[in-house]
Amino acid sequence: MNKKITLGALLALAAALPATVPANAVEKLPVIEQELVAPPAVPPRITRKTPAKVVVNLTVEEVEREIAPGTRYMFWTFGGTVPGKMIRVREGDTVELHLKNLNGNKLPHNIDLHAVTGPGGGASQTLIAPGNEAVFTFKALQSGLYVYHCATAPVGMHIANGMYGMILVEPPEGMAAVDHEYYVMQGDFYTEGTYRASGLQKFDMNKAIDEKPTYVLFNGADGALTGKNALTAKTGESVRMFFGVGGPNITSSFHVIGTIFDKVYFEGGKRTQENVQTTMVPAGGSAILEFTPRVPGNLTLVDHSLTRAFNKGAIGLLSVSGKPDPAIYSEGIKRALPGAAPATSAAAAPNPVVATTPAQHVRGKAVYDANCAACHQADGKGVAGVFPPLANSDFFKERPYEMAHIVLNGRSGEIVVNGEHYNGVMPPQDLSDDDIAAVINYVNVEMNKGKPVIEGKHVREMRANRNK
Ligand code: HEC
Ligand SMILES: [Cu+2]
Repeated sequence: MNKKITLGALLALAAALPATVPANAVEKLPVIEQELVAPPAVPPRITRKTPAKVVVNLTVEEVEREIAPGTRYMFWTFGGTVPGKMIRVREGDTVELHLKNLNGNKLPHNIDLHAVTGPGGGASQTLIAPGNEAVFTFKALQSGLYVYHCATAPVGMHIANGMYGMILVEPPEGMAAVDHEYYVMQGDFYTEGTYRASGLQKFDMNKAIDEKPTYVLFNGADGALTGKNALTAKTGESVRMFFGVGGPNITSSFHVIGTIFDKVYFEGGKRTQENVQTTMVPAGGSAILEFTPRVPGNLTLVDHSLTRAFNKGAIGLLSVSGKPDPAIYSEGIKRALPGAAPATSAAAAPNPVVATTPAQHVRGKAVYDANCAACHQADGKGVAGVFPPLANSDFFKERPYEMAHIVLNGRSGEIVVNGEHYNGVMPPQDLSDDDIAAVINYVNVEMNKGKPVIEGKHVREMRANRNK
């Protein structure tokens, strides 16, 4: 017998079977508002086992702030931070993205998420002028760590000004719990002035086109992850880092000095590689890194294209506390080779009694401020784990006279100052003999409560001897 099926009955049937009718399924999903936190923090791990509709409220904010100490820059951001606030959803979730372009902004913006399946990744749906909001819905079909960015012309400029972030799509089974999760993105910045030139710096389109960045930075500022902003962990704690490159141009050879990554979800995908030293992350790409620090000290995040780290700012720190383990990492022993001249000390220096004048002292300060303060800081306290202190430096005080060698010839490699390990590069300083003597005396007197220890003629001897 045939029963007549009405349209109304069909619709009722469809409503009763939400799994087969996507439009209705969306209605039935539990609605969750995405919690947005400032980097390097990450939204909490997802523990639910079923899909949801996740509502994300991102605001585009054009904000002027420091790109380096004393240097300002007009950043364009997602959520007020560089990188933009991280979004965290689960595979199968429906994301309802609200993008607001604030009234006070000057330019149109939009968002293209690499986690979207469909042309433009949401760019056309979200292109809006200041004073507007766009809403765009997509389904997160495939798990992974994906970059999002502004795709408004000139796209390279919007990205170079900080318009990128990441969306993590967790696999259906979720991710293992770890002790710390951190969110770090590298980006290249192009300013009219040189690295660390002071004042408000303008974007330089020609440098961007030539791919010659003035700054290569983690999390949008020189010092975003050093000093009091360093990441932290204790020995034996597991760390997961969500690392991405916003670009617009520069691929990162991402490395953490002093650790081996136990696991790398390379290219932000599903597969892992184990025991990795350096992972390459392209512009617009990502990787998830997992490792466990075993001994205390500072681990240094760098782009292993190292002049970017030492000359363009691509440096960060993970400060590890805990008990030393000499079986894994010993303090080491250093001794002179048989027959080598014993290390000279201040007392054994050729001329420990040195005459200086007030004019030389003034000169010493001027040389210091112009040549040393950029790295060792104006107060000589250095930057933890990166630039050793010159003020109250046990290394300096032990042999102040010898320090002229370092200024003259530069220094690189492992060095321990006040119990802290450093492994950096100090380039030779292009200074006259008298200026080197003046700055050494200045540092010894003003920063180490010592006496003048050296004259220009001693530096002259050092210079003459250095190629012998
Ligand atoms: C480009 C950054 C930079 C500049 C500029 C610089 N240094 Fe250094 N300096 C370093 C680094 C990095 C080290 C540690 C090198 C290592 O790890 O072997 C260092 C080490 C030293 C040390 C030995 C360690 C200590 O803390 O006592 C002295 C002394 C020193 N520098 C003096 C100076 C003086 C004086 C000037 C200026 C004339 C100067 N430096 C300019 C980066 C710099
Ligand atoms: Cu934009």
